[in-house]
Amino acid sequence: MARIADALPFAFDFDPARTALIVIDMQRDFMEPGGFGASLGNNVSLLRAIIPATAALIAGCRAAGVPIIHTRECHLPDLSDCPPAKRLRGAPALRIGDAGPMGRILIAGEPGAEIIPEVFPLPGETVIDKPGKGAFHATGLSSLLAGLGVETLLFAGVTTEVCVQTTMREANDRGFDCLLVEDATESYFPAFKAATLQMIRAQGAIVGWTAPAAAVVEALGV
Ligand code: C5J
Repeated sequence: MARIADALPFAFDFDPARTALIVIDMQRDFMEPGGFGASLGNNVSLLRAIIPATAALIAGCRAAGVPIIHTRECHLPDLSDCPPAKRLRGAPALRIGDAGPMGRILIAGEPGAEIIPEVFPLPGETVIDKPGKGAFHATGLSSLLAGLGVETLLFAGVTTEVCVQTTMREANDRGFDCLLVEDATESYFPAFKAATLQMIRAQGAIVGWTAPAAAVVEALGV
């Protein structure tokens, strides 16, 4: 067993052999100009601050043999998996499926949908394309985790209060112990990130725990 004594709201005990890291949507479409995040009017440069901690977390998990599952929010080229309610909401500069500087916005196979080079998956690591905000919706994630015998999930990625929090809540309801890595997740809205961390660990870890990447890597003993 491993322990992160300083995790919040209290110490987090986990078995690394029954743990996986889920890295949510570290894609060019969210992290670079000209993609989905920018089309919604966000300052995407804010997200880049987490790249070093996320890369260190991934390296630590690789060294410890903790499986890493990367996700990408994207849709089929014919948009058959994109509900009109998602595509037509609001007044973005470019909608899902429109042509932008990194290819069609949020479409599988386009350059913008790819994971940024700094945290790119190694050959053999699982990459899950997901049409929703939560990674359990309309994907094989549940059966993948069951096959791996995973009981505990570590979370990193973007954005904290949208796809990361949605997936963490889905996982919590499915019986996983969940920990969000504080400096390996980011939002376009710093106040939303802070509020999400508080919501997760409030009421006796009602959704889960939080801790910095260095504490996770130290607990893994690598
Ligand atoms: C959003 C995500 N923010 N990956 N997606 O639309 O959080």
